[in-house]
Amino acid sequence: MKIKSISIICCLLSSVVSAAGAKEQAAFPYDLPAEKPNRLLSAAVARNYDNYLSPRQENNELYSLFKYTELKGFDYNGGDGTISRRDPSKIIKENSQYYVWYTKRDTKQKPVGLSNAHLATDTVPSADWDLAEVWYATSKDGFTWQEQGVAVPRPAKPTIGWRSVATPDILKFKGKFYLYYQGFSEPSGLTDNDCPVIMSVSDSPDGPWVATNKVVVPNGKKGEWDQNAVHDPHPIVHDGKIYLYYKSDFDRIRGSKDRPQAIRMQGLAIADNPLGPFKKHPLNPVLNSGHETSLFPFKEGVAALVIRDGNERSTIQYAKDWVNFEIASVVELMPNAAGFFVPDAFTDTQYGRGVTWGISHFTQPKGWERNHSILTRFDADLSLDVDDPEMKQHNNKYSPEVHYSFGLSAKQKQRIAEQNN
Ligand code: AAL
Repeated sequence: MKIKSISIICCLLSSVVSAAGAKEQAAFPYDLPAEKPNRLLSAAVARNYDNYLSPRQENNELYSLFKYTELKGFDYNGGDGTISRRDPSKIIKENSQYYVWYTKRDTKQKPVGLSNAHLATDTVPSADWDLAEVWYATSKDGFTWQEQGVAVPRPAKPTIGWRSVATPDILKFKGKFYLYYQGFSEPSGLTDNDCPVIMSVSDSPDGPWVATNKVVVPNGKKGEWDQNAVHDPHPIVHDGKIYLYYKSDFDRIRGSKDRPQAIRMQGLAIADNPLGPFKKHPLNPVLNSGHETSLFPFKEGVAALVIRDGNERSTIQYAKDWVNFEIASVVELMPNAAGFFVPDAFTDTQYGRGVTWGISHFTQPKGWERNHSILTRFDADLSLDVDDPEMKQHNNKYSPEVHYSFGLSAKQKQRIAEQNN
């Protein structure tokens, strides 16, 4: 008790001292100091020097706008919901062309939805990624793509993935190519969105791909955060090993009042060999937020786009040691399920150069009634080799239509009306 009161007094005293010190020091200068100045600073200004690559966001190599361009070459049946392309892999360049792999669903009707999974049949999908296969496309310029066909079809029942193979990512290691993807053995939504990671291997990005039909990154044990799912596998070569980042969904009780939505965090599993065994990092989860997280080697470490979910969504984070991430920038209009062209993803680089473009997806571009997803191109400047001031702007303006499209629900309007009375 005594010690506690002494420390409270000390604390109070030190804040009095620092406030007094601050009173005496000159005002903060008009020219923003390039380095952290030797003076008393508020927590926010101190953080602006400690946490970011530059105190000015224009000079922060891990800050960027994202600019979107429609892709040419993909047909979606008029957007009626029967064809979907989503969750693109990283993009690689081989044989003088770019390659991307993605989830493709081509079904007679649009999905019935996760909550109606009991209505799914052998031909009727539950989720957008149900009854899907891994397809691939190539391009010379990154804007116009030629769909080449299926890379990994669904195996016969009851082999893992018989129901759906989805959300692929690519690894090139010692001259061979490896596709990691989610293998579903039931319609998503029936119990949850559960699946482990499985894999196919090939000597060429054009295939043929040989499925190992084995779980390569297993779900955690019962009671562990990743007990139900290992989603969005994302392999990068570092230190001669395969660093595979992944997402899991947890702490959800469907239909409950306080935990209806899953918490989503990202883990890391490391292997010497693409076939495993993958050892999960003891500090997992290593990112406390994100969904379809996308990573790339950056300087000595790795950078991550933390997208959509969690307290730290809409940030780009950096881990110099590949494990302990810190927020490096706060961004907007992030690409969902971004698959960057990452030239040094597999070179075991000591100093990653960053990225400038990729392919991501838009889900439900025509609303729930025609539920499907489309691929899109995005550009950014998260590269040490590019200096594009247009990408470093801020204060983006969004039209009133965009804002009103996120308007109040009928239930909220009712609540407000009741409050007014
Ligand atoms: C995506 C990804 C995984 C999920 C599903 C399909 O957003 O996180 O791939 O399983 O949704």
